[in-house]
Amino acid sequence: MTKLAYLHEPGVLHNLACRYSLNEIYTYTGNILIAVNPFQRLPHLYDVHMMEQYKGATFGELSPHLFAIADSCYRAMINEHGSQSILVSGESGAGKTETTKMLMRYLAFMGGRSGTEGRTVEQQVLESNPVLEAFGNAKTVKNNNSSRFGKFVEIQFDKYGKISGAAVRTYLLERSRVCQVSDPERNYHCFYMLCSAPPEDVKRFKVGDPRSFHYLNQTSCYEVANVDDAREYLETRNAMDIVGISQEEQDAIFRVVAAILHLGNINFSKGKEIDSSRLRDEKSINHLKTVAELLMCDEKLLEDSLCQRVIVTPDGNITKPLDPDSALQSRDALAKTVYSRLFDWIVDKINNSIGQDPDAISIIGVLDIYGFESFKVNSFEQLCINMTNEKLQQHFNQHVFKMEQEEYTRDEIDWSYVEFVDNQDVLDLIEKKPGGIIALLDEACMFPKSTHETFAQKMYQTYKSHKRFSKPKLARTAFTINHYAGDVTYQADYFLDKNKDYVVAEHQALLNSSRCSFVANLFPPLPEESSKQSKFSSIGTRFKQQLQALMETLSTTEPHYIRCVKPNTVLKPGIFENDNVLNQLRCGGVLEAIRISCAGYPTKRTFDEFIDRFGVLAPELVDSSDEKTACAAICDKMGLKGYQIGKTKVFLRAGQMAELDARRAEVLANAVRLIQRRIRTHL
Ligand code: AD9
Ligand code: MG
Repeated sequence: MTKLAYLHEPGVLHNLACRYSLNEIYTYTGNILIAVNPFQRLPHLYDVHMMEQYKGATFGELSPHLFAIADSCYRAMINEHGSQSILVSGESGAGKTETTKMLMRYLAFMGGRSGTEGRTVEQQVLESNPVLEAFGNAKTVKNNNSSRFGKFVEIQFDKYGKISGAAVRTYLLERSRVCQVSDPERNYHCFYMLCSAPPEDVKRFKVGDPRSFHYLNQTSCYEVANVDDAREYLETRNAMDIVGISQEEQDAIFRVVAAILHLGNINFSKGKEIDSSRLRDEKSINHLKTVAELLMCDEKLLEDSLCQRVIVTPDGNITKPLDPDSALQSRDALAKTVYSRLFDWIVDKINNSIGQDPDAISIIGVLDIYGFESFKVNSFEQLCINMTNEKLQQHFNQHVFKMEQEEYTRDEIDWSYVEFVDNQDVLDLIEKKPGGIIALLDEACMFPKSTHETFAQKMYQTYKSHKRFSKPKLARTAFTINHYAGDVTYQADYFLDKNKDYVVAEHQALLNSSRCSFVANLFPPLPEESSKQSKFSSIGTRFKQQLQALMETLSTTEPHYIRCVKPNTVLKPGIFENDNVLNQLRCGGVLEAIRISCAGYPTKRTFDEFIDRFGVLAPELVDSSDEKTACAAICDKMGLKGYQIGKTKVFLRAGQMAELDARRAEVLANAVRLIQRRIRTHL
């Protein structure tokens, strides 16, 4: 990209489109790799032979490839002993997860211990992917295998450059999907896998046709093109073996998955007392029995925990019945809580079993996180996701733009500043404490009388004159944020509920009393203190803190960026939708990055390095003058225009390094020829 003579949006787009039509899916702009999803398997592109080629190759020498990024990352870590990170971003279905997996494969290839057998750390790291995908991925409108959580994988290396440990951190699993799906989407893959398990497992776990379960039959989509759930079940089990989840644990996991399906089939009707409820029919009673069996808990206790609440008053406990609607909500809340605890357990288990290396010399982190989202209706999840993207965009801005310009300033070269959009004001609007949207939301959640309308009113008042905030005309609960990637209008309607993360005390007690230690351990008893304190814990605030921790980790690493692009919305090969791609390039800051790269000095070398490499181009100068003058003289001799000599470094324009390298290769080749001729004449 940076070599294009005329750099503008149509040019960039045309370049990507042409390359895409030739199956050249990777393109560099400076150090950023753009990856356009091929929507077809290109096996030769990722085989071992290809990995061998990229191993140790100079960056930019071979065709652009994600292996080149992984390789330069690995080498930077080895040579400079510094931690690295690769940030993969893009919208849903753009190819982040596939890219991440290939990166991990390459790193395992470089950092693996060849010849070792059995469960190696790198094998466990790779096999954690199918396990996490079984429980955290689902078919959505945008992607048949959409990750419904964010993921940061930290691969640890020892002083020999070998993988010695790893940690997986996950973010914000979408819980609502467990109870609520609509056409043409599916619930999490694991449910369908279990229903297609071998007959003995289907029997053992008391499952059957997915069409018979409410949590699955709200949509008419049961199958995913080219996915065989039966085979996936076996493969997931196999991957679980490798990451160190024992058979008993696996059985317990699938028992919990099955219990959730049966839980969803329990229905309620009006009970005898006013506003009370009871199990609707024989079927519901049977499903309740099955849930109790699978979770190994008391049937009566389970029923009560769904249909009643105990209210603690100074005068003792009062049991209050729930009406059928509330009982249904209680059922769904239980399903969601159990599922999310199960997911967290799996992540923890993977981490414990792979193990952390306390003596690791450095890490390479790979981030695969949801891209910017803007739908017709946007809710709390989108706000969290877009806050993440604002953060990452700021990190990107700071790295690419600020660092660059600061370096120019430090080296005192002439440089008229390229303006870049700073998004600190959006971040303040969302996450500043006090006063940001999340802080206001937490306040609203703690104040018993607040509703989504009072919350919205409070925002309208507070941000009346905020440049990034607006109230759509006639809106009662909607609000618009002007994000770096465009305006998004959010509906505040379910914000309060969605931000509250607490486990109903009755559910907690029920599951903690399970005779199955696996289930009981998912719900360890709460410390006395915290159960008395406010029951509310804020999802938004916790997410914000997790994000802060992630940013701190990232700040200790040297970042590398991969921007994934989704060429079309029909998920088919060979189709390149211009407007759509352009929009993604804008949202990802790619065009901004190209602009600065070309306007600035993408290559810089210290005088020492420069003379080491290019001294041969002007041997007469090297010894005679000081370094700085020698560097300038070499550049002038080679006819370079527009370069700059700073205090410590030579700053080259885009393409000039390649020009110098070509001349150097020429000179060296000539020298070799000369020597050979001399030797021959001597002989
Ligand atoms: V989401 O935000 O998790 O919904 P991702 O992760 O960006 O999304 P994913 O990696 O899952 O997208 O890619 C979507 C689909 O595109 C995959 O299931 C593959 O079928 C296809 N894909 C993506 N990258 C490649 C590739 N390098 N080669 C072949 C690919 N197919
Ligand atoms: Mg994904």
